[in-house]
Amino acid sequence: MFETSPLHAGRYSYVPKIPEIFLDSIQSVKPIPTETIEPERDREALKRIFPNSYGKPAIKFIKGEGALEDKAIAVGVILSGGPAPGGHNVIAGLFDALKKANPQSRLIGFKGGPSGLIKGQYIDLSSEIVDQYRNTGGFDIIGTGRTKIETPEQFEESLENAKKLSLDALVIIGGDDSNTNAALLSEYFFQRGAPITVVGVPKTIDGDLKNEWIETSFGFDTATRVYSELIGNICKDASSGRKYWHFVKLMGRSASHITLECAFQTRPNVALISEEIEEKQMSLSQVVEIIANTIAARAAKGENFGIVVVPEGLIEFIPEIKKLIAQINDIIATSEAEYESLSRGEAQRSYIISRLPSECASLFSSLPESIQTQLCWDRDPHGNVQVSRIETEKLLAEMTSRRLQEMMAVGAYKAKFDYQTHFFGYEGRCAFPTNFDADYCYSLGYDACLLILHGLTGYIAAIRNLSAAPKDWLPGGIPIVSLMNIEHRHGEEKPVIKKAMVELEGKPFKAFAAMRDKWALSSDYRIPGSIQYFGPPSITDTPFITLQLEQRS
Ligand code: FBP
Repeated sequence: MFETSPLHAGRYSYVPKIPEIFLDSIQSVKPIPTETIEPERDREALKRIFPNSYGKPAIKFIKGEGALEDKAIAVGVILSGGPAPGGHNVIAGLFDALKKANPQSRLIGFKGGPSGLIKGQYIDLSSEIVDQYRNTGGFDIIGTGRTKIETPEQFEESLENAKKLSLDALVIIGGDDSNTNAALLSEYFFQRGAPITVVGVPKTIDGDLKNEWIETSFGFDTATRVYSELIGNICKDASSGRKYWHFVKLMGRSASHITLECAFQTRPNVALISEEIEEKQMSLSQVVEIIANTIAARAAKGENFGIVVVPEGLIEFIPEIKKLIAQINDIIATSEAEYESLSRGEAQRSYIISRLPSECASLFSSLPESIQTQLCWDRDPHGNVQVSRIETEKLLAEMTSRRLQEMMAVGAYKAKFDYQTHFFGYEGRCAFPTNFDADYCYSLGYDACLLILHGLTGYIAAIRNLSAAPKDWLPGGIPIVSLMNIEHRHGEEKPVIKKAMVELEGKPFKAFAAMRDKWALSSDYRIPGSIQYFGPPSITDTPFITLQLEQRS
């Protein structure tokens, strides 16, 4: 018979820690405007697209007195994009706050992501359902999806379905794209005279939805700890057997925050940060040279093993490969039907090579055949290469092997190079949330409810001071439009939330840069071990290292 694991059962009784102010009655928490956040960049275009949302202030919640109307309301909730640990707790926090304000209020979960709203597929979330998911990983309570609400018909269907359910509010839990959608829906509902408050919640394991108001997106803490545990274990295996180099690719579609955090957690011999490689305009062979030189230097010391960690998005940051990918994207986009009629593999590769300019064609041909094939695979709905499917770890391992053979021929390397490759991504997205993520997510859900009850449409929940104890966290919200830029795509102005990349001038990167040469030669790895949910707070509750470095004065 199916039984929950002891940990699963144990996590049900965990009570998330929340900001002190949330312990008060809902009625006595009020928002106060703190600053007017007006994005100056693209001001005119943003005003045109968001005439009713542009120029609102950020708010923080403080203790107030009485007065909040507490009629029963109906709220819809959507989980959007890739799963991230803690999503269930956002829903639990939202549910509990709604019921605390009025036990008759309803929480409706749209199934399978934004498409659930468009198609009107939903479930009523009861306490029996929510209780089964408290403090657990996954987005399976209602499912998730990557549909973007884009066309006029999709906006109209979303409104119709929201009206059918008499929704007073909608919460969208997602990353940059999903929160852009939340802002557009908020504006659309307002313009259509529908009083439906739309609120966003910052989610993504990639950690790239952040700024001075959103200190981190949820799920990052847990995911990086899962990856770090695995990397730490591999470090121990490598230094025990002393015969393998391990090439580990880590998720993070674009930014390298995950790799940077895992580097602090484990101290690998090589950690590549895409943002630096782009800034220095490094070629693929220069990247390979860094790895090969480290391997040769360690071999000379008798340490013929080690760990290389690389971010998933790396290859798109190597300028020559970025150019190559852009050329392939163009070829595929301009001859879609013809291209799709070709069989995968050899036929598609030859088609691409024959159409690439000569410089790009020779780079393409120099890549291992498997990588050429992967670069030819289907694009995502935005026309981008699906980087999680490109085996960058194998590409680097193979190219390093070739380079070491050249070095051996001239006496610059004298050892046997054996390697293993790994990709850690999906392994971390649905883990039981750490205490930090469980607390943070529950608080974000609670915060989202307060934004709704105060009618703050177009806001994203923002909780600050996260390196302090949860009781001292500072809850509030910021207008989503204040995070936006305009991008010009196919002659159209598209509002987008710009991804936050690793800042090369920031404290975490500088701390990493100061240590990496030492880590390259050392075998004194840091072993973080597995996530601990019970025990002393120094082991269970300390937030991730990059956050601590960022907030250190
Ligand atoms: P979100 O931005 O939606 O949170 O997803 C991030 C991510 O986990 C990336 O790290 C990864 O490239 C991508 O999702 C994989 O997506 P999919 O689940 O569609 O394979």
